[in-house]
Amino acid sequence: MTLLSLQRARFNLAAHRLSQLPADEGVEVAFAGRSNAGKSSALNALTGQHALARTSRTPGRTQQMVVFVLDEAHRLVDLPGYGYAKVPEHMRAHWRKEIDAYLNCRASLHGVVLVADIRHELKAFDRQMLHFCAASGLRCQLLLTKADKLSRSRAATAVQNARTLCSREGWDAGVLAFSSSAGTGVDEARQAIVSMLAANGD
Ligand SMILES: Nc1nc2c(ncn2[C@@H]2O[C@H](COP(=O)(O)OP(=O)(O)OP(=O)(O)O)[C@@H](O)[C@H]2O)c(=O)[nH]1
Ligand SMILES: [Mg+2]
Repeated sequence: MTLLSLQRARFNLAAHRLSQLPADEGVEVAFAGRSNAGKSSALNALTGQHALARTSRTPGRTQQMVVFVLDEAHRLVDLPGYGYAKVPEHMRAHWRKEIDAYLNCRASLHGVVLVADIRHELKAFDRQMLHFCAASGLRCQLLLTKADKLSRSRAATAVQNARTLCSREGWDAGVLAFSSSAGTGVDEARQAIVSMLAANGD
């Protein structure tokens, strides 16, 4: 377990529905967040592999559950972004249902990395996810990404505001300023994710 390293991630499969995911064994950490928040970019920064997860300027890029394996018992999953209006409604409804079922039923899911743009207030989806994780005993690490777009002091204020919100609501989530392009928070986020993967893992 001490050898677990995100840098060893390799692409496994892309699923359109839950039934296509790998057997529900071992330990999984999922990357969730609103469309275009920077989930796939965060995955690439954390794994140190620039082309591992597909990123795009166009919201709605990831339209599958993309599975990356670290070893036979540990996986990372890139979830489709939530809520992009230009994705057709039937697709959005499909993903609402699949992500909901995934979060509720996936026994190997041990933690969620919630990715949100540091420049904006946490939106309803983000708050629901934080609440859901707290209510269901899932560990949650909030990455406030695109920190390179703010001054250090404004980034620090955003982190503090999110921490205050979490403690007020009783959400036990870690909060970090993050930047995929500048590398901010990458080492700390790696440690947090490895620790989620290690929990009850073996
Ligand atoms: N400046 C800056 N841009 C970023 C950062 N992370 C992501 N981006 C940009 O934000 C856009 C969206 O990034 P993605 O990683 O594709 O976002 P996503 O959350 O996976 O999006 P969907 O797959 O559509 O849900 C791209 O243009 C990225 O280059 C960051 O840390 N800093
Ligand atoms: Mg994506």
